Amino acid sequence: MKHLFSFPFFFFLCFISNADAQQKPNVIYIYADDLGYGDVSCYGATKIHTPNIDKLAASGIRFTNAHTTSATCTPSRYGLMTGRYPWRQQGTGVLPGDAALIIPTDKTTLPKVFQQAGYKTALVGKWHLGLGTAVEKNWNGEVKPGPNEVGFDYSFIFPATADRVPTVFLENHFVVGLNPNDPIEVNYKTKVGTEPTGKENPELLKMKATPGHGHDQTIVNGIGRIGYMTGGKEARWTDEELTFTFLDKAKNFITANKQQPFFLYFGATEPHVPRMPATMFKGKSGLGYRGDAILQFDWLVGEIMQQVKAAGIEKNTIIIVTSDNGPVLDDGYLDGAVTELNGHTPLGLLRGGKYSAFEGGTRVPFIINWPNQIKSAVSPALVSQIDLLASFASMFNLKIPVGDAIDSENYLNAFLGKTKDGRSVYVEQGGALSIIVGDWKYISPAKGPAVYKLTEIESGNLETAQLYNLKNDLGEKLNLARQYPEKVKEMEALLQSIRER
Ligand code: NG6
Ligand code: CA
Repeated sequence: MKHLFSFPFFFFLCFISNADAQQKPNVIYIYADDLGYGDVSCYGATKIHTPNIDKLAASGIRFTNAHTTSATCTPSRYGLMTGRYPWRQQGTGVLPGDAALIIPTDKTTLPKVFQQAGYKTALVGKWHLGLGTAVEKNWNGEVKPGPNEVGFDYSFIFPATADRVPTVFLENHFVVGLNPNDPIEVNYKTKVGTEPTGKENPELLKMKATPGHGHDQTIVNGIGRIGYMTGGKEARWTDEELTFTFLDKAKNFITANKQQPFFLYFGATEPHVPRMPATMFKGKSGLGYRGDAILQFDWLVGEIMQQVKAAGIEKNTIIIVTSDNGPVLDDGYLDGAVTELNGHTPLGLLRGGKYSAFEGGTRVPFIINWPNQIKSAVSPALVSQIDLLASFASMFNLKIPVGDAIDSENYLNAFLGKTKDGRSVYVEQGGALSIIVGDWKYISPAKGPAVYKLTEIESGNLETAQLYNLKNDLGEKLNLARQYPEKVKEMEALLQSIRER
């Protein structure tokens, strides 16, 4: 009997399937924490230089109207991961370090889309979406569910923010470097153990906390944190080394997976508080530790670019650089962010900042680079991180089960620069909810202070409707609500209908 496939034909088939596998691009998503629209030089910063991010922007697409879902971290990350507006779900506000996992384990997530497409997936860095099934958990045993249960094959994280306990890393389900004779206990209500707190022993601090913010609990590495912890002394991180540690894990993952498609989500800590950059960056920016942290972030981006290049995969690797919410100066520590600002403008021309309903809360730098497919451009398309899920699903021809990722829409062509048209309707979450329709932005009436006292950020709160034309008035200075009552009604009704979806 003759063989079904001739020998050369068999090789041809192998070649096709190999080429096919290689065609899928690697994707590296680098998520800064609190990096503002005006914080990098390719978005107009002149007092600070970010050559690596600029390089990615120059040969990729720099989006001028790209958004997070929300003006703080947890909800933005929730939106990115689930493709669902976070305000639909209770409990998606900024989480304490001992919170339970808020991402459902049985629904489509961004990393699961990649897994279904045959990718290896990893999360390295900041998580801040909770761990385990309850607040009470044993940090000394297996801590789950977490990133591994919602789509990441590998994870190396810190649980919440750098200013919250426990100040330890978890690799997959376990705290790294834990000495079993020194177990960890964490509490956000009452003090545990006998270690000094910022409140009781301020003389022990190497960086003072701004009174009133709450970073005066357990002291770790000379910095007062939010929350109390005891034990785990050998496992605790050194803030100055955080980025080196994450970078090392990311580099290893890139190299180990260079022969197959991978998705790497890198949650950087810069320039979130406490800003305690590595010695090599301290004082480098001339803008205090916040500026130094931005330089450190840019360096990190450059290191990842180099690693990708060294692995020989730079042509077919998509690198996305963006931020989880807008900028803030004083977010709890006296670190020079305010006093050494020296004319730097983290917001660019926007109003508001982190926590705000104004554009400064959610409009962020967003750069996408893919040498194989993307041509250099600046895109005004309205795009959102929430749409990455549906857009990558479309790239892989995957169907999203009905009821999952209901707010994620496919804008792959906008992300890849094939069109400059993005969303026509988008909902943003500061304190208040806003809706953007074309050039118009409506901010729904909200109670609360006009300026947040601790951070001195304009909240966007007003007890009556606000309407801005972003095309003529990006800085949201001129409230046109009274002049266009019909538009206000129309946009309010549309917002309402999206809320009820
Ligand atoms: C706030 C903290 C702030 C920061 C933020 C979370 C106070 C007064 N301020 O509640 O310091 O930790 O939460 O930032 O507690 S985020 O980028 O993770 O959303
Ligand atoms: Ca943040």
